[in-house]
Formats: sequence, structure tokens, C-alpha cells
Amino acid sequence: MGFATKAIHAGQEPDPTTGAVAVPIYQTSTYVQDALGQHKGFEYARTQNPTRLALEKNLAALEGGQAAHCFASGMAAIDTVLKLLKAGDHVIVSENTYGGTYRLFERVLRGFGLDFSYVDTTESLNVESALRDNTRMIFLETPTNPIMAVADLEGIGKLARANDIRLVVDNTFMSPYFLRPIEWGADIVVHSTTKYLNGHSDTIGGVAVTARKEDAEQIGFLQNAVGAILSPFDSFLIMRGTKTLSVRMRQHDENGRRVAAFLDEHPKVQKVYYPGLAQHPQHERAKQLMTGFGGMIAFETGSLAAARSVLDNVRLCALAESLGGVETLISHPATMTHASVPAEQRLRLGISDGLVRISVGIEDVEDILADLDAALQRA
Ligand code: P1T
Repeated sequence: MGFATKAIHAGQEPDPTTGAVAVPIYQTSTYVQDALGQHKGFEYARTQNPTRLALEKNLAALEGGQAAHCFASGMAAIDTVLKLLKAGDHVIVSENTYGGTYRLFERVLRGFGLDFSYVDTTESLNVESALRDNTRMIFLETPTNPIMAVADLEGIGKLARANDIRLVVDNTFMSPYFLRPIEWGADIVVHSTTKYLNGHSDTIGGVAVTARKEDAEQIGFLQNAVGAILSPFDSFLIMRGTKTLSVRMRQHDENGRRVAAFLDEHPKVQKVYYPGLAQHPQHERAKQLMTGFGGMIAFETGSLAAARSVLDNVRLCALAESLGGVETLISHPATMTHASVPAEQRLRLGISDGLVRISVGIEDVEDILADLDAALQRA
């Protein structure tokens, strides 16, 4: 079955009682039992909910995993996955991740006895050099937020398998339409479903998709034990989103390529970070791993004043955190999404005060280009 067909049908059987084509929102906290110990597979809605289950089946199919578990946010999904570990365990992490991921690892989980090393995951050798006897997980974000570095997923996948270490990939930026990390050796894929999977900037959610049955069981246990579940209404909205994932991603990619090429030529822009550009350092790898480049672009304006001028002068592009919605969003990583990353580390990674990030939406691309051009002219 092709990807678009799966996106529309996987986990979406018509409702058994009414035949409703759209999976209903089962807004209930509990389920009546026929007799003591006799129920229909649903006991309490933290543990199981039919709407959430339908979305989980859908996302497991799209990523090619065994199972999926949905959470109240991307951060809740990542936090729950890290709970597979124990105090004393070591994790190797992409040096450039979403600022909230870095904050969770450094300011919360370190306090529970986990240790983290941050390395440039565009080279598997850097990961190999960081391995310790107690390394139990490798956590990759690819392409990275916001610098768009593409990890050596194939090399790191092999390394993880050879050393029996869990490989976790945050696939938020590509979505399973363009990249399926399990095919390259990942054990667990996480997403902020808030972004492309939902696609309409109207829910917060997260998912962990597991390739192995043991991990699926353990994450299911943790989802119920910890309790950061996705609500039935949000499950319904994300499911509505995934049905159009293919057509939306194709348009994000088409518009993304046009906007990246435009920025690359623009005299007010010093540098563009987009894996679809031939000069991107991992362009060839991106072509091998991914079937498209998506709609996420970062560009360097040269100074805080220039970045501010662009951000203050756009009209169509919305100045806002988040990404992956149908509407174009524009943001300033240094003071917004990556403010919790220490300044010297930000600068080393290229997250300067002049860096602007754009999540290219699926409006008519000429309108996006005209808006950016007008704002850049004033910078
Ligand atoms: O916001 P939440 O649904 O909790 O997801 C966190 C998260 C995890 N992983 C990646 C790659 C992300 O980009 C995010 C959230 N990012 C933003 C809000 C942002 O504007 O970059």
C-alpha cells in the first residue's frame, strides 16, 4: 500500500456501532464493564482511548513501526522515551537540537542521574568517539533545528546496532513522508505532532513510534504510568491532519525550494541553510536519505538589527514560534526557540543574533516571496 493510501486508511476502520467514516471523538474517562474482569479492551481512558488508538495505529503505519504512543506534547513524548533509561546511563545527542530538548536534558534529566554528551552527528566518527561503557542511547535530531544539519543516519544506525545501543530519531522536520528513520536503523522515532503531522497550527502533541516490541511494551507501560497522554479531541485533529500529509508535504517542499533559491540570490542575505541547495554540506546525503527537503529554512541577515527589521516588516509571514503549519511562520531562534541554549554554544552552532528561521507554508509562493522581498529591502 502506498504512503498516501496508508495516511488516509491505516487505523481508520469505520466506527463499529454506527459506520461513521471519520473515527469519532470518544470523549469519555471510563468504560462500563459487562461483569467483573469482562470488558471490550477499554478500561480507563488514560490507559486506552479509541480515538487516540486510531491515531497511534495510523502513525505506526506511516513510520513503519510496530506501535506508536501519543503524548500531550513533543516534549512529553521525548521525556517518556528517556524514561526507558536509568540513573547512571549516558546519552549521545546531536549538538544542535530544539532548545526545549536541550533544556529537558540539561536542566531536568541530568538531575535524575542521566549524563549527556553533545556531538556533531553529521559524522558518525564523532558519535563513535563519544561512546562509553554506559552509553545506552543515541538521540538524533535530523535535519537539526534550526541549522538544518543532516545526520549520518546510515552510519550511526550501523554503529548503534553493532554496539546494541538504542537509536532515537526526532523526525519532526521531515515527517515520515520524506524520511523514515526506522528504515535506516532507528529503534524509536519521535515527533512533535504539533508540526507537520497535525499541519494546521491548532494542537500540541507528540508521538513515540517504536520498531521493537519490547520498547513498544515499555513505552506503553510508561505512557499509562506517567500519564502525559494526548486528548481525544487533539487525537482527532491530528488524524485529520495526517490524511493530507502527502499533498501538504509536496507543496511545502515545492515552496521551500523556491524560497531557498530566492534567499540564496538575495543581496541582503549572507547565508542560507537548506539541505536542498547544492552548496549545503550534506546535500548529497540528504538526497540519499530523504525523498524531499521540506519547508524549513534558516538564513543569516548579518545582525540583530537586520533580523529585527525583517521580522518586524513581514506582513503575510507570521512572526511566531512553531513550524509545519499550512501558514508561513517566521522566527528568531536566538531569542525564541533556542533562548535556553547558552550563548557561546549558540554562536558556535551558527545560531547568531542575525539568524532568521522560516517555516514555509503552502500559500501561493509568489505571495511569500513578495512579502520576504519587501521586508528584506527595508533591512
Ligand atoms: O512543542 P512540542 O510539541 O512539545 O515539541 C517539542 C519539539 C520537539 N522536537 C522538535 C524538533 C521541535 O522542533 C519541537 C518544538 N519546536 C518548536 C516549538 C519550534 O518552534 O522549533
